[in-house]
Amino acid sequence: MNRRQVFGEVLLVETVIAGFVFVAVLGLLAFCLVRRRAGAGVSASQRAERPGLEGYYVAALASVAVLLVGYTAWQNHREQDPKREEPVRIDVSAFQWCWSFGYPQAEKPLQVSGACRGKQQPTVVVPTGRPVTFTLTSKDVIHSLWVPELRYKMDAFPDHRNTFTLTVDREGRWKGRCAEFCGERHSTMDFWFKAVSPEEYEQWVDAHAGASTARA
Ligand SMILES: [Cu+2]
Repeated sequence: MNRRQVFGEVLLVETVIAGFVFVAVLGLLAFCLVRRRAGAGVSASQRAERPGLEGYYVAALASVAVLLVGYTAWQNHREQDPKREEPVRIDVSAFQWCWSFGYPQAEKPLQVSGACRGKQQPTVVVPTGRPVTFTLTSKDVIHSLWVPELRYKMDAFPDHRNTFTLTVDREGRWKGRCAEFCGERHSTMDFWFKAVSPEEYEQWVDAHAGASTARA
């Protein structure tokens, strides 16, 4: 399932539940303020505790929290469900202040990189309809690969590898960014994320195999 759809569904469900809780709390507060306000013939209760009521309150909040966490985890699992197909592998290396994308399955080493300045923004190319596994690491500080339109974000740590698999279901070109402040030129760490048909992808890989700064 497409990440964007999953994200949209989860956001909608969580917004509805949060909205319901918000309205319920405000309603209760308004009720108490109006019905229990001081006035002639009304004296304040001397009770300082309501353990029974507080117990219900805690149980209700815990139920909502468990429901939301369980639902989100389940949706995440659905989205991450890997296809049996062999994924395309892309090794991402972040550095101050740009990205390098390697294609280890190409016949000859294929690397896409740039300086992330002006027109030197690198473009990572992926095929549509096939799972693509990204392995992220960093050469210096913590960065975070983010493609807002596709709702994908994953941190890149030095001396550590993070992986995620996605399947893009339509062709297109989207802006990618760094989502972790990483120094002076963090804001310039933009790249392009381009999805093309599997045929076009194979042609592109064949045409650029062996290149260290392939262009899309
Ligand atoms: Cu950054």
